[in-house]
Amino acid sequence: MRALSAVLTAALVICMTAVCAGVPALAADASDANQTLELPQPVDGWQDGYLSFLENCFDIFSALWPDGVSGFGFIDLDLDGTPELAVFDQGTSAAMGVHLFDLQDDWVYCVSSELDSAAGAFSPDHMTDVSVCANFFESFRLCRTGDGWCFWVDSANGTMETAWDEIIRFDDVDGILTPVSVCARYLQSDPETGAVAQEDYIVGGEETDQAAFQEAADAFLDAQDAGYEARGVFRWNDMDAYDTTTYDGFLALAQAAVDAYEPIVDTVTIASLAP
Ligand SMILES: [Ca+2]
Repeated sequence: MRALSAVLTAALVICMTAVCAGVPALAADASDANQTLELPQPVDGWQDGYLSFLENCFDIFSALWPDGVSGFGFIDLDLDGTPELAVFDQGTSAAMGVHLFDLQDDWVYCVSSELDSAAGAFSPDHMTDVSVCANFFESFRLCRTGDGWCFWVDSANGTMETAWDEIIRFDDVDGILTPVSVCARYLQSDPETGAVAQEDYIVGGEETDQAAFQEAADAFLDAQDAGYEARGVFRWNDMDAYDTTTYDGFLALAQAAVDAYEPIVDTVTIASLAP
């Protein structure tokens, strides 16, 4: 552990001092309109900001994920016009862990991770305790709910004995992507019979019953989906080019994800959704 800590500390110092110079601050206002979605222009140079971060932090990623990461994608989850970086790990059960990074004032912050040690490996200033498991970039859905536009994801995972899923909404708090747990359920079952032995439901951080869970979930499950298909690139799209255990393969996957990004305004016919 000491060796790993030394690597992480050294890499973090390099990363903190060299990350993404020359990127201006994020635009301040995200959309709050309920009827239409108007997004600010993206921060100039966001692509180089994230790529510089990944270049400088390759050693950290290698220490956290020695077998490489599975995918990179860019999605404007907090609707401030500039995409966030979603990193998919290799997963250990039914789904992959997704680790989210946001760019603010020339810095890249990890705001959500399935891996506890990520909080110490990256700048912890904006780390939250909400983590995401998913298998597709398109798992992140842009919808209009009663509260307005937002991205959300049904984060789920499980084993033979347990299964859980959590609906997570993505907010913008002081310019930083902030995932919020809307509701969650945990099921424990008999691995031989499959019979559910225990069910637990959480809404807004408080334990509750199935009806309250379903009501909270329905607000998102019934929301109007804008039809935006978030894009990214997985390692298995080209196993030779995207060997993410190597510096070149790691950055090639990141560049491919930058190239794959499509802004929301270019792909969603917002006007057609307005009543
Ligand atoms: Ca954003």
